[in-house]
Amino acid sequence: MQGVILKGIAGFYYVESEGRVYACRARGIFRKDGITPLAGDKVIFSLEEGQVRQDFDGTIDEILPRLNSFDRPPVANVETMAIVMAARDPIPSFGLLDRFAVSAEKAGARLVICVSKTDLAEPALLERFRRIYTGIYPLFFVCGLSGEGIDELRMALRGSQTALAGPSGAGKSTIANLLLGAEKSATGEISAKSLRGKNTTRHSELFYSGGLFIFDTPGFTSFDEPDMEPEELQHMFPEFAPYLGKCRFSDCTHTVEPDCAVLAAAAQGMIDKSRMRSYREIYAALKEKREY
Ligand SMILES: Nc1nc2c(ncn2[C@@H]2O[C@H](COP(=O)(O)OP(=O)(O)OP(=O)(O)O)[C@@H](O)[C@H]2O)c(=O)[nH]1
Ligand SMILES: [Mg+2]
Ligand SMILES: [Zn+2]
Repeated sequence: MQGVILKGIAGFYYVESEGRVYACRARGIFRKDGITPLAGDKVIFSLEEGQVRQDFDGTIDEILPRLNSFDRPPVANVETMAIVMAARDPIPSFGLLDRFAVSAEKAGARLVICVSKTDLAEPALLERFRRIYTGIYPLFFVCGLSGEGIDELRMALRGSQTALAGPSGAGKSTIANLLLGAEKSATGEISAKSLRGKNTTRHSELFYSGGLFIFDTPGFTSFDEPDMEPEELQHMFPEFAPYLGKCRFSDCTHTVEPDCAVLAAAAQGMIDKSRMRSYREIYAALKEKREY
């Protein structure tokens, strides 16, 4: 039979097929090959029949080719990556957002940015999000309390398998529930002391409802540089595209070179400073990684 993994918990995979969910084990061969089945994986599985101790329904025999996959958050077949950043509590990190955007670009996912908790936001901060990302990625502003902005987001995500990803406490589960119109995923609190989330969501889970395919995922607070060559990074910043190939040196790194078209565009305000800073930081980290 063919199905989709909705979630994996403690060695069990919950596979949906024709409206039913089957608890499955994975064949040992996956572990041997270093492959972990992920939420979102399309799989071939077989039902166990005539078992003496029947604590599971079936066995996953094969994982069908993936569109893409992520370690963090652990999900496969992501058509749209929706990065959720709270405007406050926890305070947003543009560096983290950009690192994560690069990894989504690398995976070939469509990207949208969802700024949550607009009720707590300083107007200047919302303006900053607009200034940096308008024209690069679709931006949505949502409030989990009033539901403001949810309809627009739902329209944009309909029909596209979407992962909600971002820091713990940013409001991913709250948004997932509002999008799906039901309390499908447990939400947590913000620690009064650290103003961070408490890692309420512990595993990725795929939910279906009304033409939506939404992964709720565990929050993360740090993010390693995605695996790529430093030279590839320039292509992960969509706003660089008009300037690439126009620098004096064909192997320009866009960090220090004279007559660099990207740096010139940045100096004229065509590329945002904060994005340029992220580019430099990620570039330096990738370079360092290669040298070791
Ligand atoms: N003020 C305000 N609080 C919100 C909003 N959205 C969510 N919250 C609160 O923020 C807290 C964390 O929300 P969650 O939805 O659990 O956050 P999460 O991103 O799923 O967190 P993890 O599962 O830990 O990764 C909860 O107490 C929510 O009620 C919002 O728009 N405004
Ligand atoms: Mg959550
Ligand atoms: Zn350059």
